[in-house]
Amino acid sequence: MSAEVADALSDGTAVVALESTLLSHGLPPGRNLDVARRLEQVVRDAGAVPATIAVLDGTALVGLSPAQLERICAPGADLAKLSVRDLGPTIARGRSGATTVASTSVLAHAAGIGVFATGGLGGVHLPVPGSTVTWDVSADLGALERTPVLVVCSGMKSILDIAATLEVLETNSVPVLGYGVDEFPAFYLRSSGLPVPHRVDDPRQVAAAVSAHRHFADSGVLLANPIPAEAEMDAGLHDRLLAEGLDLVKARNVHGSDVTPVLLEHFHTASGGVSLDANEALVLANAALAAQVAVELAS
Ligand code: PSU
Ligand code: MN
Repeated sequence: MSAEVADALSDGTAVVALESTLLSHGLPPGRNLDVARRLEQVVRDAGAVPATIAVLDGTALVGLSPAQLERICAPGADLAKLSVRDLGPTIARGRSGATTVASTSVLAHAAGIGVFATGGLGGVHLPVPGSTVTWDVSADLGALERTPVLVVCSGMKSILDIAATLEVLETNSVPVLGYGVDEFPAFYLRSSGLPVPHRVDDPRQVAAAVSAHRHFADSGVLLANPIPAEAEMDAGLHDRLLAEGLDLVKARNVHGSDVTPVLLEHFHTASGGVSLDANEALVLANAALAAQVAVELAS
């Protein structure tokens, strides 16, 4: 833990965990460092301490120095994408990598942090053509089932089966809260058209729901915060990019953990940066909201 994060945790100051995969695998170099710094700043502006999480040279770090943040965002950093199962081997071998929602949640909880902001949650992937089921179900969902952390995100990307993902969250007994909305968001779009089970309208209500849940369950809680209206992508552009991206994944025979980064990269290049602006706006809004909730929980 960085000294700043350790001090904050010991004196009861609000702390917000931030993940590193969205920086290293979700945003292009240059832009990612700017977003990384601004994420930390919006958390500070709301009165909380940011703890960006990654593994560097065999050490799991909770709270990065400016130089460490630059390292994970550097062009050519070529970091591995680490889910929970990768943490042990990566640490043991002295290697480095960026952490996903699953592994960031687990490390945040191990450090004593209960609130975590990200962009999009992993979920249930669509079956490959010719198949009716998929075994590509993000470990993010299992981590949420087992790890008592509040994850603030803008839903999952429409590259996933959103309805199936919500079913898995229900099976895993993970509370799903919609922030100021009755419909579950779809990352670049404010609504997936699917209902959210519970609507909350301010950070106090979120904190109260999390505290009440903690009395009897140790699962995570998902807070779905839709992308700010002014940053929402045009639905037609979104649908076109998604169809193209899925064709690309098929044509290039992309599988497993590479699917999300390849699709994101297609969105970013083919939209001329529109999707990047959207991604940045939503993740900043989620960090600000997470900080407000963390402050409520700390009081
Ligand atoms: N959603 C995004 N950008 C990302 C990811 C999700 O908009 O970079 C990353 C997160 O780190 C998430 C991971 O935890 O992808 C899920 O990957 P997989 O489906 O391979 O579990
Ligand atoms: Mn996967």
